[in-house]
Amino acid sequence: MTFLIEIKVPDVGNVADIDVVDVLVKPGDKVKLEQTLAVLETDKASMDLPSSAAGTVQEVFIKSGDKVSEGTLIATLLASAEDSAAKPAQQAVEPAPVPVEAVSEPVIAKPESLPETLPSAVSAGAAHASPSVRLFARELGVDIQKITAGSGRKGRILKDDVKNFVKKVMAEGVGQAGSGIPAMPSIDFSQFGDIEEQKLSKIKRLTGQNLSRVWLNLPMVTYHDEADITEMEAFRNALNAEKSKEDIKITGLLFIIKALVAALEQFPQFNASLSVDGERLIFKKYFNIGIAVDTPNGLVVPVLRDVNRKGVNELSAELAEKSSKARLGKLMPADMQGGCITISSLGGIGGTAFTPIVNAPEVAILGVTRAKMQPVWNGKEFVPRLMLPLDLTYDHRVIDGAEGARFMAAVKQYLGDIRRLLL
Ligand code: CAO
Repeated sequence: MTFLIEIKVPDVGNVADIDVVDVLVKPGDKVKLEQTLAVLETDKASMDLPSSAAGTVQEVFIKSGDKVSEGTLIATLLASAEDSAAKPAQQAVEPAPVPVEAVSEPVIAKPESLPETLPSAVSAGAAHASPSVRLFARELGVDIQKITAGSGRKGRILKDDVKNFVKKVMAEGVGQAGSGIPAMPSIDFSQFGDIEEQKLSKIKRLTGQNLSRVWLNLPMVTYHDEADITEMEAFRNALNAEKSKEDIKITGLLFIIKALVAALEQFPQFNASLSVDGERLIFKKYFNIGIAVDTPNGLVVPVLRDVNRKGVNELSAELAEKSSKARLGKLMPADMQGGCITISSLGGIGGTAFTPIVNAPEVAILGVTRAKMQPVWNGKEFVPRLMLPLDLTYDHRVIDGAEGARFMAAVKQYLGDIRRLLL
């Protein structure tokens, strides 16, 4: 006895029109449980679509280049009774997509960071290459058809061929377009001693591309200051003392989030993005805060939504949930979209100051390092005060120096007297 099983796109967190970048099966293929049927990609993440059953592919309803959304039919499988995970006919099977590596808001791998001479159109035609090499080529914006000779068996195109192609085009681009940025020299470090090579995670690679792009496109200024959080800390400790052991602790970051939103409400130009042509400023009427989270695979930035409408306890639970999902690699693209400004807090680790890079298209980022007791002169004497170092990096095309200083003064004022957040 055989069953017909429909495989559909599962709930992917309100993201519609997801690109199908690869279809890895065709009618007649035998697939195992959890085998990847297709690779989907949004501008934030790439995900494998696993099969929730074993069986033989009867029909495939999507092709590379299609756009799919939740519920789109991917394929039908014919499964026999022996196929252990087979499901009854017509039952919609919705496997959870497996984020290959979810990437943070700033990590948008788009080909525009490469010179225009790099062909950006990607087609999956006749080139002889594996799906992973095709995916790699697409991430770099390389049209695999342009790689004429692969160095693998029977001319198969390998990752190194894609890399060499990009290097060649980049070198030509520098020479032709005169961008003036000389390539880094390639050095054989083994001539100086033992070495070991380790591949960067996808998050690190994409973060690197995006950071370079932001670094080259945005004229950034970082402004440093300190907020007196002595009273805020006393209140925080009192709140935590009321909590039971099972409750989530309130960290200072939550008050920083609230203070930042209050300052955004006061200075709307910080809650804005510059249009790509640099001619218009797009003001946002919502208040979503990105929080940089350090994970074993690299940096990701989950977004807390509508922070202006939420209290510290609610935000605390949400931050705990999102940062734990981030560390487990379980964030969906929707969790990382729509940020207005980002906080990068290294306070749990240490530091006195740093210069965070703006998470464009946002126009500013707030860096936080470790609060420290300091003697502060009050006009009569030195008194011990808990001082929190803050670093505000902003896009100078949008924010003037004086505006940056006023914005920071507002954040400091809210943190110095959190009762002001009620006004
Ligand atoms: N000053 C002093 N102590 C601080 C502090 C600060 N500015 N910030 C946090 N702490 C303390 C907390 O109170 C907590 O103390 P206890 O263990 O005694 O309770 C401890 O440090 C650890 O805090 P935390 O880091 O777990 O919690 P958080 O809410 O402050 O931060 C998160 C959450 C997700 C932002 C953080 O865990 C993280 O990942 N930070 C790294 C972000 C990063 O990598 N940024 C760099 C990006 S590059 O631009």
